[in-house]
Amino acid sequence: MTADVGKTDAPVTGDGEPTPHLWVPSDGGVSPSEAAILERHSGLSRRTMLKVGAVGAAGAAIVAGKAFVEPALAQKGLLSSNGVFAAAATEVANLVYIEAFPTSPLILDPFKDQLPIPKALKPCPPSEYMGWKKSPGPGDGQQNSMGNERHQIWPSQLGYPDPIVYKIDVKVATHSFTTSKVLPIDKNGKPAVSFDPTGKPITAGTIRELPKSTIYGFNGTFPGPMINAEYGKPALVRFENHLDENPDNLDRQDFGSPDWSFLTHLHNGHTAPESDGNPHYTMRYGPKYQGYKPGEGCDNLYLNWPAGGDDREKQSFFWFHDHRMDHTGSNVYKGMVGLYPIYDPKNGMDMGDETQGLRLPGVRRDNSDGSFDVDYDIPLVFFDCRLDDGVTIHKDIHDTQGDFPDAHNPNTHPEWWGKTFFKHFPSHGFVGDIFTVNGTAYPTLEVKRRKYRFRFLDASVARIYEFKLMSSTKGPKTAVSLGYKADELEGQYRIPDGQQCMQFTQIASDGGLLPFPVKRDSFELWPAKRREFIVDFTKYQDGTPTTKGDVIYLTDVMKMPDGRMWSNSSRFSPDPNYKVPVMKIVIGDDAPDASVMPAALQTLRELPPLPKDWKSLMDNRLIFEVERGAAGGEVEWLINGKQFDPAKVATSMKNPASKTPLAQQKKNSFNLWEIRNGGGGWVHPFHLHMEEHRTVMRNGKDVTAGKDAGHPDDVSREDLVALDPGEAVVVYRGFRDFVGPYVAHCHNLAHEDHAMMFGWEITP
Ligand SMILES: [Cu+2]
Repeated sequence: MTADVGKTDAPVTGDGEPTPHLWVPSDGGVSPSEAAILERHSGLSRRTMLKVGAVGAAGAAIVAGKAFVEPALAQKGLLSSNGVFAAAATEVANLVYIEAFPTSPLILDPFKDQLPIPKALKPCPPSEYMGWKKSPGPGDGQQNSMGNERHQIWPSQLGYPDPIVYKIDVKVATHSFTTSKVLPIDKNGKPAVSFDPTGKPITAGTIRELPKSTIYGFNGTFPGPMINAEYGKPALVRFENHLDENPDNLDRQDFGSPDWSFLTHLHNGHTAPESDGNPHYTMRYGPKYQGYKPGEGCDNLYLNWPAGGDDREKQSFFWFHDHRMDHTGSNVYKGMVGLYPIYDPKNGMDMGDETQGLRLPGVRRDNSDGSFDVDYDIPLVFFDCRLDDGVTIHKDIHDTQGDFPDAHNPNTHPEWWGKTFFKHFPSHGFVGDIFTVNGTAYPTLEVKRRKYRFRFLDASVARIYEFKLMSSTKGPKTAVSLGYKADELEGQYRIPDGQQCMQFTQIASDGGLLPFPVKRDSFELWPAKRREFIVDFTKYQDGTPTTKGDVIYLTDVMKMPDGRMWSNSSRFSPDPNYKVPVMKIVIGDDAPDASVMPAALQTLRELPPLPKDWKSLMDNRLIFEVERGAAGGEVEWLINGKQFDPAKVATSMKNPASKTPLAQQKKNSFNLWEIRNGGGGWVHPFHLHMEEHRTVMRNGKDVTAGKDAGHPDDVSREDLVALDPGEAVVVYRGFRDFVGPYVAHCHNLAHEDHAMMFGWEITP
């Protein structure tokens, strides 16, 4: 891919319009107020301000308020031990932040919209990318628009071909979660007033259409594109920031990175730091900023090469999402989510062709542009949202920081009625009350009578799900009609007579195919986690055959009223009445099926080796404790007592060898890391970038034999530690192939954005 860079003029698209060109700042479409925002955010980072903040910056009033309020609450016994304001103290706590969330309007006609099934993104033909002003390539300055980075490993160094090139523009666009009409309701389920786009009230009881929500999306869609990748065929994705362009003058509301910067992380590819999209890298190299600003961009090179070149490290399902420091949650919630299933063509093992290799469900169709689609192999992206009711006040600590001056917060926003509502800094965390799959609320999927492969992904800010496959004779009822109120309205619908009717056969987790399949009645899906399953739609779990027209509901049975943790799940005090149908599955016609259900103990993918003497590494392990704690201002989440400092490598807590090592590992080394949940009342989906790990200890017990019924996939490779309250998990992991800065962080994005992250690095 050597560059013929002779052409510097913009190429012309089919309809004669010049394409806005890579890495040339756009000069169109920026309003004066938008320009002011860009100006305001050109310098000091918000967290820098916050450090100053205790004495003088904009957040001082709130910080002082909190300092004043907390002791008073503690005195009255209203501040619980984990720092959460008790309900009785809500009014006082409101001085710091308001915990009120809107109740979304009720979707009246659920399960009518079809589940959108993404198609593979088309690659850019060489004729196109060779015309780019800066073409992709291995040379100095060819990795980003600043011209100051190069790719650490170019595919040719691995004996791989040049990458397939994709182009993804980060754009302002709109998204509709449903075509159904809606009834505005309040937290008691009673019909409520709604508002038109000018903020004019509309009488309670009026049935409405939902306005479209503004998104920041990869190529302007939610979810964004899906790249079907293959091991051995690297992909280079040019991400380019067009968020300054807003030709339709869409209201940007009060979330999404206020400077419109983005930073894309392929979760959890084996990727060099410059292509990894993490702020520990970007604040020190490349942009030297939290993200890439409008007009800027980068070529993220995904080698599609397993760690150490070891086939046992191959994975199967990535996703890419925003990772802009301090605003990851708001950018992801605003739409920056894309999919990246990765297939393994070696010996036809897992190449999307059910006639070969492991014979997992999938019928592959190769497209003329070099991409391919796989039928019966369907990604399912779960995302919960909340829509503005026009009467809930928008107020949190971000409002004191000038992030969204046009919103004039604290304020209500009747003009945003029906559009996505976000809260940056909720004490209890953020969860939505409308559940969506692939961007559509309560969709329907018509399936053939055969086996399917489903790739589950939780792209929610904080919500954890637990799914079951259920049948229901009477079908879904609104939670309102069943007398539920407030938090119990989350999910909007219930199937009171729902009964489990099918099992899942788990074949993969974050780290790809499992060492052996696992039959499950239900499974938990934590933020950012991937879980893959085969479901056989020809028969029920009792062996009776299905018939055309039968209906099955994919049902969430984990009640999670706020972002702290669940109140009820199968593992902890199950609530038999909490059965929220998320997707309707309708059995259709028979269809040929050459796939084979893996046998009970069949090896899908062998685990990478764990040294016999791994316990000898215990004394010198690195230890990181995640906890709630106030460092002032919005910094609410700490690791080893410190907030994230993007310029620094973190330090381990004192380990049994009485050392406090820096979070640095030599290239090609392996080690044990411990992640501890220091708090009692919270759960944390803790994500480590770079290599997949294997859980070896949970709460002091050796779990390498995989005997923990609550965590049956501890035997697999993962990139996210699901930490129950008070849990401590030790993982074994490698640090191979690349050098440079990476991060580890909580994937409850409200926690991540409020400093629950640390920098670590691989040294030569
Ligand atoms: Cu967390």
